[in-house]
Amino acid sequence: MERVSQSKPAGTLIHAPEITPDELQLAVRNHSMPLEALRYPITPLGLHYLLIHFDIPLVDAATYWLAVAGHVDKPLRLTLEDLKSRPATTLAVTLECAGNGRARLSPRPLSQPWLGEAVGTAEWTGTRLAPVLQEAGLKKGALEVVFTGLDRGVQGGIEQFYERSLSVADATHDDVLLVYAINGQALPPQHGFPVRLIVPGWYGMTHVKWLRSITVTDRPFDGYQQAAAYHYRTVEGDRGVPVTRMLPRALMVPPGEPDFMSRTRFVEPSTQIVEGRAWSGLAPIERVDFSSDGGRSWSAAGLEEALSPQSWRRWSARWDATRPGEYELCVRATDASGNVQPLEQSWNLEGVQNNAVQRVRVVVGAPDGRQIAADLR
Ligand SMILES: Nc1nc2c(c(=O)[nH]1)N[C@H]1C(S)=C(S)[C@@H](COP(=O)(O)O)O[C@H]1N2
Ligand SMILES: [Mo]
Repeated sequence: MERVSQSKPAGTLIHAPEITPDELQLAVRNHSMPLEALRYPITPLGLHYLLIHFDIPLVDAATYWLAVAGHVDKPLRLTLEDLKSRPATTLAVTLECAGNGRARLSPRPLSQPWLGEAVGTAEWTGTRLAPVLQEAGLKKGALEVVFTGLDRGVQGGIEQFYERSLSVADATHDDVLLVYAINGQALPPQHGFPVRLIVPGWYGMTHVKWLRSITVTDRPFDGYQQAAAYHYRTVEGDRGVPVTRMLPRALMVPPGEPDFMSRTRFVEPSTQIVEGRAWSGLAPIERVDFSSDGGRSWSAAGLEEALSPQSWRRWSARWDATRPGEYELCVRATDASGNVQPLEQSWNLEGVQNNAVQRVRVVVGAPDGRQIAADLR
């Protein structure tokens, strides 16, 4: 049973502002990265965001093997030990879900309701994919490489393994890894144990977890997660544009202390150093601008070197928060190709690629506000 019932288009809209129980269920299964974790260049393991479409599969490493097959001369079966005995590479890579920012859209596409924190940077260790494919030997006419996970479920009315493809050119890029460790530890179940794909610069859906097979094809792959989902489209029935690399985004660690419910921040009148991280999968981050007046005026933030070309850069800005009042802090990234974050939400049917600037409400020196916050506790 590969295809069941009719295929529904990805991203069914809901108009009610209230979050639905289905969305809430997704939100509690899949967590984002608390913004204060932007302080770490490498996100501590449990703080990295998570996105799992179906169930986390249970895998026995002792009997596990990865199949490399399809349009190749010599199909391979690679055990975890085989993969670990190949030359190892460790890369710091920033991952972000393509749906990050979805829940800011109105009407809201019904899916994982990310606000803006579906990101993390980890040190991934594994072996390069290109030599594995070379060993298998791509036959003439090889067009795409399909990566299939062990996890199975139904989406859009179609029963499927989670699977995505890359062109041969993208799959054989030097940076693409088959990884078995994160931050120096074996992959935990939720991040793809025992082996996952890492494709630096691309949105999260590309980094297939729990790999069961790698299949070289001589025709375009038309699986659900490739052909139906992950397209930027604003009109139902439109083919749309496939989602590929991460658009630029900067995030800040909200300064001061938060109100429990609203997350409004409270800051003593003082000069603040506001900090965060910025990334883009299209080109290196070149510039980050900071605003304390809701985006009316901007000034350039300071930028630090990234740990690796595949990971985010730290930025910081001085904010003169000496005058009591209410402020809206914003931050905006620009990459070397001139891609810049929009000020407005980028509405589309699936709620992908919404990289509108972050806005953080801060109250400077307001005892009233603080009293209200205290009363709420
Ligand atoms: N097999 C499989 N791989 C998957 C997914 C999945 O559901 N199944 N989710 C994808 C999506 S949409 C994202 S954003 C990333 C999240 O990776 P993480 O949970 O390790 O942060 O994994 C991707 N790889
Ligand atoms: Mo995602």
